[in-house]
Amino acid sequence: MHLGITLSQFLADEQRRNGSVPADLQTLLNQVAISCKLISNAVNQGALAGVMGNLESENVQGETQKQLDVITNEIFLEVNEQSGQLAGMASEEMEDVYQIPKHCIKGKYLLVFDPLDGSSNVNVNISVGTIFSVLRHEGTASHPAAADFLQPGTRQVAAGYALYGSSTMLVITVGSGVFGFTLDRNIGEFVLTNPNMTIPADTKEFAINASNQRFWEAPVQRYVAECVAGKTGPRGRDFNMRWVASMVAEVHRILVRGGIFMYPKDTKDPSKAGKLRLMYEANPMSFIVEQAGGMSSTGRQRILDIQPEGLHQRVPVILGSRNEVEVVVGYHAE
Ligand code: P6P
Repeated sequence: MHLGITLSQFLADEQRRNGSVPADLQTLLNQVAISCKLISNAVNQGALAGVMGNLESENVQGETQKQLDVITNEIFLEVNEQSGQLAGMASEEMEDVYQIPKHCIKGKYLLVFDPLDGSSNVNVNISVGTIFSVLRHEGTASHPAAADFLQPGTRQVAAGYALYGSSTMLVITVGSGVFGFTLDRNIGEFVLTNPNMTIPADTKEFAINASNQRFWEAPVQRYVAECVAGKTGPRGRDFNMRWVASMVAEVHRILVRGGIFMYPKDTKDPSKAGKLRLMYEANPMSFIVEQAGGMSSTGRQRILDIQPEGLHQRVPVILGSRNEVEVVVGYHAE
């Protein structure tokens, strides 16, 4: 019987190969994988578990919380605080830093995550996911403050997402490429199925929420209009469009077959620099995209270079196939 390479085997091999995954980081990532398996079970139960409803509460983003938002956040906290590798955590679902409880052994990493990204899709059975980012706790305080998390995306030591779709997948990078694992429920292990994921430099598929068209800035208006004009326009070729309203699903599609994903700055709410959050959406996904040979920009700046100013800071996101992202960045520069 052929047993594929499990996540824990892969991480140990990667450490032997290039020293990119020290034992403490391996322990943390294996624990994160356990939390994603538990979230997969909770999500895949669907309505049977009676957890598909909305709560009265709102999260820090001012968005109505779903029962599953809270349940998955608690799973992530309870499982990963036991890893013995964390100095603190931060989540889309919590205003402030989560301090590791006294009864848990602490470690040197910071874990930032969105426990259930795209959760508005969960009631209509469209793929949702978990996004996570790992930073080093550089500070000396035993209880890290928000400021300890505010490191540019280039300082991430690992990033990944779980995609709860037709199959449950875990896609990670530790800075030496991007690797995809599929959950084999017969053995309860993530098994390597997509080694060295690489984004094609060219694409004919763009992803944007077109209902915001009237709010976009001119460079994005121009880029999308040219895609829609297809063969009859300056690009001289037809494009296709996708919008799942679940960033994890969009990024995964782009990793597999290319594409460009845009949630640009718009004038819909001038107080917001974009919709997506830097620390637990844009940064981890940008690390993954760049490690897969793609590009990730606000349109004006490389996302991984941004010096964060707040745990829940929003940024414009334009990422995916390098040659198309460069077209959009070029239009911003004109
Ligand atoms: P809209 C999900 O809420 C999310 O944060 C991303 O996963 C997704 O790409 C985007 O927002 C969808 O936004 O405005 O289309 O609902």
